[in-house]
Amino acid sequence: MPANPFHRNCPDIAWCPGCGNFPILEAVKEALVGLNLDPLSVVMVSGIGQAAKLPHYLSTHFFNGLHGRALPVATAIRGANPNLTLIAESGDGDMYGEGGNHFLHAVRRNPNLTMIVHDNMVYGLTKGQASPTSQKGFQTPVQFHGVTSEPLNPVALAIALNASFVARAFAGDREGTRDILKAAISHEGFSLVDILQPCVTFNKINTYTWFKEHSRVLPPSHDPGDRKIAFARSLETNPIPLGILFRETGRPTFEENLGIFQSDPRPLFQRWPDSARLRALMMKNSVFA
Ligand SMILES: Cc1ncc(C[n+]2csc(CCOP(=O)(O)OP(=O)(O)O)c2C)c(N)n1
Ligand code: SF4
Ligand SMILES: [Mg+2]
Repeated sequence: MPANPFHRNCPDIAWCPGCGNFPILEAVKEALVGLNLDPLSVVMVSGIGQAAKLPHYLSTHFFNGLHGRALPVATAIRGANPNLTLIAESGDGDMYGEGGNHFLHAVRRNPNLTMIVHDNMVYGLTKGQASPTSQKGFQTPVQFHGVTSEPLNPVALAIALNASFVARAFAGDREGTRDILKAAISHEGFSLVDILQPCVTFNKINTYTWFKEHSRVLPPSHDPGDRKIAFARSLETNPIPLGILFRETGRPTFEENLGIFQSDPRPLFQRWPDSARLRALMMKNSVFA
């Protein structure tokens, strides 16, 4: 078998042995190669955390941004170059906590990118504090009496906001995760893939066994085109439904709505700025005009 062009030799991967990030890394590589993508046409953007290190271990372009800021950076890249395959990926804390506000507005804008969240229900990098998806009662060195806040349900939130593609996967099912990722990356518009990911060091409750016992693949009869049914399914927590909950194609994307690529498909870096127009704009808004 030919080597996967997305594979990068990394002798020093900074994840604990047995971490759910490993199968996610493999599933991402398999999805990208399965879609016949050129590594030079893929950009991964991440924030901060254990999950956010994933792009370091892949052979693609990547941008490691500030905590919680993967989505605005990815949206900006999408607005500047429509020819790239864009993936914003990070952990549950980064994407739903520090980056929660960006999540809401990325869904509304519908940029053509895939948001992958490694959802281990904990802040792994900072040694085990509760994250927005931590379950009630989850005890940590900080929340020593147990979490009292409601956990965020990211798939229900995304469907409520009318995201155009919403799915959930389980890192323990690598092939299932790969297939969902392929569908999400192929989707024209915003796609969320929330991946249930065991953190073997700081989350001793939501383990591989726990996720296996508390999740189930959606039945083949599930119609991802029906938003009401998808929303009802997204509220199910025991078992947690796995698969493509909701998908709607044909929606205008953020970059289409910008209106700058219809008449000229070239990315911005290949165009000359229109200095006369720029000057006129500056003079119009200038106090010296
Ligand atoms: C502005 C800011 N706040 C807090 C931190 C500390 N911090 C770094 S990673 C992290 C949590 C990451 O959790 P998650 O996104 O779930 O990733 P995981 O490590 O679990 O994969 C926090 C709070 C930071 N680096 N910057
Ligand atoms: S702390 Fe948890 S999330 Fe981080 S590498 Fe270890 S097992 Fe994985
Ligand atoms: Mg986490």
